[in-house]
Amino acid sequence: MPHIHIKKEWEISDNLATPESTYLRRREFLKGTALTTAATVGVLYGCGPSSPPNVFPEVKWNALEKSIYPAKRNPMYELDRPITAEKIAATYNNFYEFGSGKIDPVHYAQKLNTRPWAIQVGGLVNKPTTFDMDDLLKTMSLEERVLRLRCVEAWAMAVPWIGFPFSELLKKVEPKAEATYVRLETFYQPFTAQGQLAFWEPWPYVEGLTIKEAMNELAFLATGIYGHPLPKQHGAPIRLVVPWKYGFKSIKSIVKIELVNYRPATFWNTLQGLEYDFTANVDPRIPHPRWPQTREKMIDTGDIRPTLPYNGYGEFVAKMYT
Ligand SMILES: Nc1nc2c(c(=O)[nH]1)N[C@H]1C(S)=C(S)[C@@H](COP(=O)(O)O)O[C@H]1N2
Ligand SMILES: [Mo]
Repeated sequence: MPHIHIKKEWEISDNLATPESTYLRRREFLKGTALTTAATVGVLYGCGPSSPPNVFPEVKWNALEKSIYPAKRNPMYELDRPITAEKIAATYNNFYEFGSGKIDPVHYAQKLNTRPWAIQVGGLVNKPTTFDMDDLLKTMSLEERVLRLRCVEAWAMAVPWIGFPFSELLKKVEPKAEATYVRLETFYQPFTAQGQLAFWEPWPYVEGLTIKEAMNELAFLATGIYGHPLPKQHGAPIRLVVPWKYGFKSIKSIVKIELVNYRPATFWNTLQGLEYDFTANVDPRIPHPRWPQTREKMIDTGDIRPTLPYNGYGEFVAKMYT
């Protein structure tokens, strides 16, 4: 195994929620996960021949952001596991617009220009509005929620998101009674996000929820993470967090939200509907053709844990499905 030098610029500041001990266990992570071949470690740490540079870019804060982050933690959401080490969460991403490797987004997503950023909210609403991201941030009261995220690929993490309930945004536009679903869309910029040059894939990325799900207190729009603004690889400037569903429902870098009266076609469901259900609630009883769904591996420690129905959030959401 190559010698791993932890660079100074990787060191984290005091306002981050990750406990020190998680960092000390890093070597165990490397030993304990599937990512143990020398080649993979080489790619992860930037010493492979064709790997992107070893970057963990500094998050830039503007004046507005300095006044709103970090945000107060909402004690309602408690965790049964340690918060995932930030530098693992921030370098192990799914953001297919920027490549299919887990290390690709942290490198390639930095090209995305996230300011200014407009979010168009419309469809079956009384007050269709295009929000400027910074104006929106000024009007929302932000909170931190420490939540589990379970990817259908059987890995999991636990992260401190910062943002506001999705319902708070929807209330501003006044949904009409006939709206039954919400359709969310990511940017389409194929020359910046070269994954979108794959014309046989249904870009832009689209996701959807029922209106009831979108209004549930657990449906959250994140603009920050680990005490600071959201880095691009995590879906800056604003992404959905629906922790009782598989990770692919938590759509990143949203530009458009539409209230509709039909079930919207979504990216993964269109590509492979048998593997990516529209509803996609985390459920260990429903097997997946490619990945075990009864257990999950924490991306930093390699700990294996049983996967919980609704990812452990049944008390908040199970009532919607009876
Ligand atoms: N636009 C967009 N959103 C996306 C994805 C994507 O490829 N594109 N990947 C999804 C998947 S599969 C997962 S598991 C989560 C990963 O979020 P993270 O990289 O912040 O951990 O983002 C989801 N949101
Ligand atoms: Mo995922």
